[in-house]
Amino acid sequence: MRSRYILLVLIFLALFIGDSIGQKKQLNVFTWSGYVSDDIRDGFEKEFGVTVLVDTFASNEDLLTKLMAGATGYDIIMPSDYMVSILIKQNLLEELNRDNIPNFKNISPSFLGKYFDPENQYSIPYTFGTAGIAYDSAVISPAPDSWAVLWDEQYKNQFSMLDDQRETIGVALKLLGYSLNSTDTEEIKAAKEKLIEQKPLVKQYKSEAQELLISGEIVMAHCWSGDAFRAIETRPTIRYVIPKEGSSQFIDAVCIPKSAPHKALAEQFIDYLLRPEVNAKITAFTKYGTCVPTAKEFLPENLREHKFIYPPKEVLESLEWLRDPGDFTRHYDRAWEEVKAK
Ligand code: SPD
Repeated sequence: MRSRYILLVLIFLALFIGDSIGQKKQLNVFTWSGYVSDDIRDGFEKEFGVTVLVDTFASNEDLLTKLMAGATGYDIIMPSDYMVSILIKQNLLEELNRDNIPNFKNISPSFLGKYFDPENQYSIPYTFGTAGIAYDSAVISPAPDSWAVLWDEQYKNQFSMLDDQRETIGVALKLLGYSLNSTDTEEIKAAKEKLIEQKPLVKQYKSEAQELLISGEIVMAHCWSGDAFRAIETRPTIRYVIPKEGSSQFIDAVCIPKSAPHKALAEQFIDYLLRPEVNAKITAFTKYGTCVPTAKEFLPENLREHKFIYPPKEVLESLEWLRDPGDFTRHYDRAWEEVKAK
């Protein structure tokens, strides 16, 4: 009994000493690729004397699968809107203590109180954007205005689709005139068949298409606005369009999983992200919108009101938020599995 007690004390001391003098504390971030820049990471590491490790996922469903499978090492995760609702329902998120996040006040009210977390108990907004089509205007002219271009045989093997079940099934649903959030089995079946018909034309299902666009390996991509915007920096002939049938808009959020090993540090990181000068770096790097209005002072002119980030009113009206379809999710899962398996 005595030796067990001594062993426990030794383990406690090893952990305590390790954390306080030996190794630096480590903040583990699980996010989309191209979402946390080196200067944001380095700035936090330097100021707080910690190490920040960034791991990436390609879709909200990948993130969910990892968390449901028991991944416990993450302190910060960045799910999108509808996935925040799912994670709350699954009891996988830690409630945020606002006393530890004084910069919460910097967030514009227009990004708070959304359907997926009405009181922002579990999430703060990181960025916002849309899904659309990026295309090389030097090759494709006139500009496409419909999702139908992604079914055009002449672009066989020259475009990619997002490797994201809700977004990509969403494209087929929109093209067929349905809602992104359909809970009608016939509509999901029709969307699945449309994607199976398209599959021989698709070069790749990929959630980070900008490298392929930049290298010229593809001339068109179903992608997110910021990724298209980033591709333009290196290949200026790239354009981005939201098709006339409408598309998705999103808010990607910052949350702390229930299982986070370093909750206090995670809240310090969230507060750091909400400093205007740091938040501006998020937009400067990702090319998605900032939810902190005072961050705009730190942004170059072209990123303050760019139409890729702030679509005109008529386009905004054609956008839908993805929502949690509850138990109906299994129909989306099955349809996507069948498309990928073909
Ligand atoms: N490369 C970063 C991409 C982030 C995209 N957010 C995804 C929204 C999904 N609905």
